[in-house]
Amino acid sequence: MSQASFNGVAVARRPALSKAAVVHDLGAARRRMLDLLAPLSDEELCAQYSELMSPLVWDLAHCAHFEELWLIRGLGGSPSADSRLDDLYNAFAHERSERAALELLTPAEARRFGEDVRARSLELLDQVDLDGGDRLLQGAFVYGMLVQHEHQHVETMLQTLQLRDVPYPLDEPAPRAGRGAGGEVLIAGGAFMMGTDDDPWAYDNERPAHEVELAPFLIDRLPVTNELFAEFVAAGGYDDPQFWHPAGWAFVREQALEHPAFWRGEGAGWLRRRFGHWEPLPAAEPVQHVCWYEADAYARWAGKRLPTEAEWERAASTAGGEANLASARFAPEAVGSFPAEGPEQLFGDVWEWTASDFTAYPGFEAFPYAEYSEVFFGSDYKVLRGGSWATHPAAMRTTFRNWDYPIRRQLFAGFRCARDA
Ligand code: AVJ
Ligand code: FE
Repeated sequence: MSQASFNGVAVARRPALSKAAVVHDLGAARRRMLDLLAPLSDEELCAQYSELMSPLVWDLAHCAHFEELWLIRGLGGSPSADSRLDDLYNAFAHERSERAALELLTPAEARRFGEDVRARSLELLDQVDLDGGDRLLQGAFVYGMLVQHEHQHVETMLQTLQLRDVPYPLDEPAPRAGRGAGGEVLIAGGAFMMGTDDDPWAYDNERPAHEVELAPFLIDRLPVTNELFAEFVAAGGYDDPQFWHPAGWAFVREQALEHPAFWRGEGAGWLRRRFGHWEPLPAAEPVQHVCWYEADAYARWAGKRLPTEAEWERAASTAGGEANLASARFAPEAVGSFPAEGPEQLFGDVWEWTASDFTAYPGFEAFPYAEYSEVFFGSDYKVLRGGSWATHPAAMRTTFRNWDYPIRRQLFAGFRCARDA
């Protein structure tokens, strides 16, 4: 696995963590977060850039506080002195849009809090028994949870930075060259095991493994590109209710949407804003910053549909190879950049919207806390799969489930189409 440039990492089943690996992975996650924030002023770290997102300094201190909750208090250690933090950094206590108005830790205080918690959690790590009976510690689960949580908040921070109209300094490693033959892949029907019982990194919502019966289906070899999505726009896709879910049609009318977020017409073509930089829209890149309703409408326009999450996981269960995760380019790679036998680029590049609501698997049990998954189950949220260029490989696997409201466009999310065979 190439860790030097994360671009092009293999998505493989991860083993349980050793203590040495815990120290390494926690350190790498914190470094990734601090490196991302390094170019920003204190004012930028404290600003509210979007009502959808927290000030960046909140995510920073929240991650430290989450570590105190799980790697210190959760393992028998004592709380830090400042009890105000339990309220400030509880994601359910205050709306994201209200967090900038709270008396948050300053950036310097948040960094120091993070260092202090980390020093204490590593001391405790020395003493714990990863092979004892404690379910939190079994397979180093709680440490894997912390590593993932921190990387997930880095992706959240990247969404915040993308929403600003301020240039973020980008270094620009060369894109990979795409080949990009499209078409569809036939996936045989039958029973398959969805979810997992034994992946030590899996969240509660990925469990338990259970048999799902699928009819044969066709899935696109590649995610839908900017070029293809622009054809839908040019064909009047945003003006024709026949393609839209009724709630989606109401949403695009009310918001007067005419194209994906961060696009702007320029002559006959399009520009897109990426981290504050306007650039020509790359035709062969997977489209991103579309909501579920836009993905759903495109699929109907194309005479197809979105895959269910079971179909997506079935298609991904035989996929391997490299993926564009935690990319230094801050962009998806062109389709065809990772040639494979079956469907390509299921992992990395863009999260893929599925047709499915975020619901519990049969036999679900909340662990270790109901507020990670359980409180979000129901028909309000749609499932996304596969991770994006902003997702770290530590927080990606075949069974990983992400979710958001069907109107949300700030995610690094696109989609691919499917249809019945
Ligand atoms: C899984 C991305 C929907 O950000 O709300 C972070 C991840 N949970 N801290 C979110 C999460 C708690 C979660 N998503
Ligand atoms: Fe969190």
